[in-house]
Amino acid sequence: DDAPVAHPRRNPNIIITGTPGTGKTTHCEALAARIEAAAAGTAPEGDAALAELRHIAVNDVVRDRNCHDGWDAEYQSWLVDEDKLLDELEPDMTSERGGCIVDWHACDLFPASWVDLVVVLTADTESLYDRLALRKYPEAKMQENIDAEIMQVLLTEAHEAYEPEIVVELASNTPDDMEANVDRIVAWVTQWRKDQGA
Ligand code: DAT
Repeated sequence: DDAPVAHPRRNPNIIITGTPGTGKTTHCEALAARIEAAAAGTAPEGDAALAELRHIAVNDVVRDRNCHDGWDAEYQSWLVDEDKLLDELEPDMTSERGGCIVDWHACDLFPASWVDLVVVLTADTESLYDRLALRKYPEAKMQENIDAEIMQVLLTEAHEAYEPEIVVELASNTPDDMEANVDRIVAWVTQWRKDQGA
């Protein structure tokens, strides 16, 4: 029958992934602002489902809770200790509340049982190049990321690690794209909670 599946959490956990520069932080900040308004009761009715969600900036967790073996100066990034990172995220992501929005430039480290939706952001090569140039990435890192985007590395990783119906690819080239993507994620959260009988 079609009775809703009993779920271990009240709110969906969402991974926002994509090559660096595709817009993960920007999308999460927009979502976080809407979550804050929903939690404060000042958001429009349509955002009510967001009230119990929370954005977990994985970069901050890596840095602040020492989930790394140091800083790679040449490559300008942390040498991430994924086991430690998962240990730090586990209490929130496996909680009954759930509702974690997690942004990270990889996705298959997260156990499938923790994840309800994987959003893979993508950007045109030109947009991405301009964005990464602004960050003054070292040339090798710049090229590696552009190549990864062209080769659809994150999309493949998401499809290999998760069921097809929970992976969604969203283009992030313009501010209009971003607005539409955020609206779509909010609508998806609302539907997910309805499906769980919330
Ligand atoms: P990420 O967190 O994936 O590394 P970001 O959110 O920091 O990416 O975005 C990188 C830059 O690109 C930042 O200056 C904002 C801009 N940007 C991101 N998404 C965009 C979009 N859909 N339209 C226009 N600019 C965007």
